[in-house]
Amino acid sequence: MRGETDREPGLGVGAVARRLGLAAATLRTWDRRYGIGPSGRSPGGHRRYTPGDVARLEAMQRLILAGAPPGEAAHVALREPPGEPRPPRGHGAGGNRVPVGEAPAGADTAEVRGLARAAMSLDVPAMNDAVRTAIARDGVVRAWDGLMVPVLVGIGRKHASSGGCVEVEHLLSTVVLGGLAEVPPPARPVNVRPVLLACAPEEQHSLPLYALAAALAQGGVAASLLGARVPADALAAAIRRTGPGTVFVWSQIARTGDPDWLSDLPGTRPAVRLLAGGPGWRRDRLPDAVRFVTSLSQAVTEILDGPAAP
Ligand code: B12
Repeated sequence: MRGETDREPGLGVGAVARRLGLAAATLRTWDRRYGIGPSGRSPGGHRRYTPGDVARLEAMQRLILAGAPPGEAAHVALREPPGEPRPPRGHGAGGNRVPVGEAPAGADTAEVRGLARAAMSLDVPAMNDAVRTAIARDGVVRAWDGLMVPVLVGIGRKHASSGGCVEVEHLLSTVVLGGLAEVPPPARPVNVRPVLLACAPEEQHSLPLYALAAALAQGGVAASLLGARVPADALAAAIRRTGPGTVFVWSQIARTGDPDWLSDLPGTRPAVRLLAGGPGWRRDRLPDAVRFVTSLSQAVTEILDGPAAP
């Protein structure tokens, strides 16, 4: 059946969705809501996108990336001949470049751009699809380093330069967090003593902790994720009550990176191993007992293979 429609002239909704990096559901919604859809029909009666239809959709997408609301973008794209439509007045302050941070060598840059585009279009199904597909195919560490980090960094830069994209940052965070939280905990954890993951007090950037918890789960380690903004006395209480083997603390921004309080955390018997990560920490002031780690894979390795391994 699929082979038959693929041979028909024009493109089906799936092919157009892949080409634009959008979900097929989004294209159907645009068709229903804004009347921008396939104008062709195959001999078999299937609705097909002609090259002109695809050009109009690409124009609509460019306008949305430039900041136009979808309804207005569709209106302009339908009115102008396919090509380079002018952005409507009052939009486009941020430019229409899809923001992407530096992807590590070997990363699939088309995939990175696809997720960035989906995020800028607030296209949740396509974002979910990209994140979940990468995790399932590549595992958490590669999906985080090669896909999620470059897009998060790119959106962060865009926000820093334009003051906009807050909604994109929030939605992308929700999708990334959801995808990482779906990684099932290990059925038979290899660690006996708990591993605690916490953000520094007042630190709201918790995504790297979710990435770490998910990567550890894939390595067979069960971790307790205390999440964002953990007060020092709450982390101390958790250490006293659970006797963890390892505690990992994340600081993303300088405001949360004063490490003095780490020295007051209670010890345990056998000793708790303290790891710190994130660009916020004042590394020159980290207590000697705290080991600083610089990447997700290093954090996983330290926890799996370190001296006080699970
Ligand atoms: C998502 C996001 C948010 C979300 C967080 C949601 C959540 N649940 O985590 C929300 C909307 C809450 C948010 C809030 C704020 N944010 Co914010 N945010 C981001 C964004 C886009 C991604 C954060 C992230 O996950 N970074 C982790 C990875 C992706 O980035 P990285 O740390 O640079 O990665 C490097 C290393 O750390 C390492 N690494 C990567 N992953 C891992 C994992 C582990 C385990 C380890 C060990 C290492 C490691 O590898 C990378 C290369 O070296 C960043 C952009 C950015 N560049 O990070 C801004 C960013 C961090 N935010 C920023 C700001 C200013 C804020 C706010 C103050 C905004 C405000 N005015 O309210 C608040 C902070 C409030 C607070 N007290 O914490 C700035 C910080 C600027 C600075 N240098 O201080 C950034 C850099 C954006 C920008 N360019 O302006 N933010």
